[in-house]
Amino acid sequence: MLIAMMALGNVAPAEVGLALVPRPQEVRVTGAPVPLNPTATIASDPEFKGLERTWREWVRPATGFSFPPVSAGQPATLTLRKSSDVTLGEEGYSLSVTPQGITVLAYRPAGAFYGLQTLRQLLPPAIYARTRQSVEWTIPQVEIRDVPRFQWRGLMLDVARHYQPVKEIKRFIDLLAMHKLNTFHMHLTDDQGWRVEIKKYPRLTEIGAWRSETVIGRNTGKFDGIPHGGYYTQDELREIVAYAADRFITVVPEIDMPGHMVAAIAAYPELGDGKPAEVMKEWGVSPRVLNTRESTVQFCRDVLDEVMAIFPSRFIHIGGDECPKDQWRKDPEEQQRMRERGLKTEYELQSWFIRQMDAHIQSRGRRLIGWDEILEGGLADGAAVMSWRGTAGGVAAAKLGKDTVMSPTSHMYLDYYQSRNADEPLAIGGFLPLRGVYSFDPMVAEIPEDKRHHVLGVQGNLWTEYMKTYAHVEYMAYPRGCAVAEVGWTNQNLRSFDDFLARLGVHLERLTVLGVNFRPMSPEDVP
Ligand code: TNX
Repeated sequence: MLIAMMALGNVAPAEVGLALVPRPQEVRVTGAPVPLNPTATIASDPEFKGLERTWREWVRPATGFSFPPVSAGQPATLTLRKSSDVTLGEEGYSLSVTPQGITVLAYRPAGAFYGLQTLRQLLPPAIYARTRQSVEWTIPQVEIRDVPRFQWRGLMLDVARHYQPVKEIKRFIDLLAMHKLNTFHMHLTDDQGWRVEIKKYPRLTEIGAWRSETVIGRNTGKFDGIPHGGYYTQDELREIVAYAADRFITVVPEIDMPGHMVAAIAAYPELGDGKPAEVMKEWGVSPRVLNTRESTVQFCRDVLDEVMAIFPSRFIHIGGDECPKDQWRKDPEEQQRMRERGLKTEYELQSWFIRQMDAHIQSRGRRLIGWDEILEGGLADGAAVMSWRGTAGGVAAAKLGKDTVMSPTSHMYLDYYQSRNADEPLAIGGFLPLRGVYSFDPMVAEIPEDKRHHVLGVQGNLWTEYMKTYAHVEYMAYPRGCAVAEVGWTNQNLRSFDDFLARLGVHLERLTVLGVNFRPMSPEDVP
């Protein structure tokens, strides 16, 4: 049925009543809903055993059902079974709900986890409550087969402009997991704050993690007089990494260089132009950047070594964005180094710098990713490109045979205004309503057929200049994050904004139960 309607060139409406977000690739409703009883049990193949606890933690508070395990071979209400179907891949699953029982089939644990996330969404929204609810727990009878479209489905949170406590970071991660997002990009350093403990360079956090005050509004020249700061110890970051890994989320750390480094330069002035600096209190791009002395390059390698020891992720983000070249242009020492290295332009110097990081990161068995400026002056060998200034950088990378993640300001900047209402809280600018996010297809037409596999996926970015609190982060992140999730997960031929909106109505009830401070829908969002 679904297939037939697609052949007509329409997007068949999803089962709106199910309101699954992101929309699974194949859903069939096969009968009337079945009740879930207090006597429900769980069984799983050895590889998925750890997920039994996850499931209990999710459903026990609201239902009071304890889902005891059954002994091997006995039938259970909910069974997590290892599939031999490799086409399910790392993250795919199938889910079958019948009066005889519920079965999640997956090839790998992440797939089983997503099967359970879908099952949780099939229960009434009250399932997300943390206290006992008197609700009739029923589950629609369905057959679902679901495999994500892209392998990189991410949100970036800038914890440099405004620090967020570990507890809030964990909540942020839980919301990613609920939406089957698998990548949490942590923007850990910037001009206004250094947020990662580096044992070899203690001043980075002693000095760099704190600013004396913050500009009021959009660089008004007036300051709030309130010190701001904070940082994550290496132990805390390991805790965050483990928490995310339990939810099948990779934390990609970013150390932004050679620009956006004023906090580090404030701590160690020898890294910059040598003059004293303060951690920045205003927003925008500073002309003060790292110098490219060998000792500074070594500093960056040392920092990345400690970072790589904390974060097991395959990709390490080195920023690379918005590095003004004036400081290098005017400094005779820098010009001398350029000549010695056989470089003609400051763009080549930036490229040289990134190549040093690329070689180092590759020598540790990892891969470098950076913002699309790293294409300028020549892209390093092992580099992948995060395309933010539109999609052109991503297209260029793919054409060069390099991997890319699409994150253009036009569709993925969740720091932009989400409505034109005058009462919208101050934001950086721009205008990116829910519909705009949803309309993005990361597989842009300019990418040749044989290079398409280089598009790893998609990412929404939360730059936090104007988000002082975690509640404000959630306000900017949702519901647009739901749209990012569906852009990353659901095949293009199954996506329509109207259908998404219809499901979102119920989905927002789930977020309400969870206490998420999402932006409520307003009439202008609805066509
Ligand atoms: C540009 S996107 C930046 C950030 C700002 C952001 C605000 C990027 C790689 N750099 O430093 O926070 O714009 O939208």
